[in-house]
Amino acid sequence: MVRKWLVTALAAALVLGVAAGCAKKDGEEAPAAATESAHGGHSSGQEEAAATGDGHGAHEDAVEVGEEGADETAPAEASSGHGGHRSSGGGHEESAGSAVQTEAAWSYSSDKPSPGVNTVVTIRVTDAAGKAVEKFDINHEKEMHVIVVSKDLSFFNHIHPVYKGEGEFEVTTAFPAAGEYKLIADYIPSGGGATTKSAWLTVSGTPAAPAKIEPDKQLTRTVDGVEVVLEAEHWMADMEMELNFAMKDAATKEPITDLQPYLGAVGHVVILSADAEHYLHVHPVDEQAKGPDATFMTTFPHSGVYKIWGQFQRGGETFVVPFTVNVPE
Ligand SMILES: [Cu+2]
Repeated sequence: MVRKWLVTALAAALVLGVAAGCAKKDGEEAPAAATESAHGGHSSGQEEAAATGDGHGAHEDAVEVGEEGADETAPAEASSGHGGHRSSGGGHEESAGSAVQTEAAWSYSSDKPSPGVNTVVTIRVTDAAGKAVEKFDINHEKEMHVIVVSKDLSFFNHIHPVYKGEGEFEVTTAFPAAGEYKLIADYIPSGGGATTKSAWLTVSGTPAAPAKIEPDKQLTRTVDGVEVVLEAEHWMADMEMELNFAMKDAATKEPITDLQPYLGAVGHVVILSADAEHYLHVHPVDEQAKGPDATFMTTFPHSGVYKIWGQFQRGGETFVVPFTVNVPE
């Protein structure tokens, strides 16, 4: 526990450091983040699944999303130094110690949006007393990050709501197909800690049969001409580990060495448990890396199946590499 707190503090410090240091914006549209065309149904999001890509760092805190609506706040403490490899396990006790506890209220331009139709998503952040939270720290170049996944995790999108003031964020997005989606907001109220709040939304229509979330037999995948091998230090739950994305050119087999910063770091990795309840954020080991290795630290809170999305940028385009893994008992 003590160690976890210490590591958390270091991570928080790093986050602050990164926030201060990486205010660059390249503002170009990222390519579709809809992944796994093999899964059919949800992969039509070419236009909308474009994560509004400005480089994205990955020093975000791994946070466990507990029961619905139960979200997490990691303590924000300043401390100098390096090694923000915060453990993500057992997130629930981590909300203690944060100066600012917040709530997020989600609303939509349509309560039952139709597939493919733009929907305005509003997230209103208030404090414990219900008062609007006014100030947010920039984290990985943004005041808020939102991850959108379909319930079967076949659809993934990473978007950035705009802060409108008075605690209100807004983003317009579309959901590719009928069914349930989980939206996960990630932000740091100034003076508080990294916070995760989530909501489910149902998109109207008859949902297609959900894609099966099955562990990949081989942790190798080729996306946009890049052959990516996912390597894990180990697959044990509740124990911090390194996760490496090793990349080479799929055609020439030459190592990739021209990764560009994505939101301020070598890449951004999101991990969700198969039931979408546990949301892990992940920290790069060397955020300046350009390939062929992009290495991250994380902790799987318990055994089970998880889906991992790595987001990277090359030649001005981002690409998303999904893997499904099993963390054994
Ligand atoms: Cu983001």
